[in-house]
Amino acid sequence: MINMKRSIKLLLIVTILSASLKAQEHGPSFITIRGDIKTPVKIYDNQMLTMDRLTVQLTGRDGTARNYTGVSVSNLLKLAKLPQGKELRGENLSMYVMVKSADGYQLVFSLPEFDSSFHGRTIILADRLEGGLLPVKEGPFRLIVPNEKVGARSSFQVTEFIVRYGKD
Ligand SMILES: Nc1nc2c(c(=O)[nH]1)N[C@H]1C(S)=C(S)[C@@H](COP(=O)(O)O)O[C@H]1N2
Ligand SMILES: [Mo]
Repeated sequence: MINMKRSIKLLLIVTILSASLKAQEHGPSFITIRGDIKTPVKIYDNQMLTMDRLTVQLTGRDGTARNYTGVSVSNLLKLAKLPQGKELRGENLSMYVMVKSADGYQLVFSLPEFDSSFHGRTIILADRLEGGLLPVKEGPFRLIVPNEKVGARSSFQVTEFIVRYGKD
């Protein structure tokens, strides 16, 4: 009888523990690059760890500067064979990238905004905050747009980059 009680207690503890662990899990750990492109790709979290890593600072709404680490969006777009550097001319200059997030937030960037030959600052897709995983509310991937006066374009929970040609 005592054993029975004990195992029920144990079961309860295990159930509660695993439920609280689950609550901290992120969604699927990959991002998709798709749209009007020949080479759509899916990039997983572990692949991002093998790419060139950058750390940039973002000042939050609370005024605190935090270090976010990840890979440059331009290196991610390279995997989808998007035009870069000198190829960014002619009709390629009318390309835009819609960044979509799990909560429905969406933003548009023109392709050159991600390109270091056009822009002095580097936009990254971060998978680490101060060396740890991102908080669930922000992760697994957050766009970090450094050197802006507001944080509105540093989108939480990014799931997709959708590339299109702007049309009149
Ligand atoms: N997906 C998503 N990202 C988002 C938002 C949002 O509502 N959804 N809010 C933005 C706004 S308006 C701001 S000011 C910053 C806040 O980031 P912080 O919590 O690091 O200060 O997140 C931005 N990223
Ligand atoms: Mo904001």
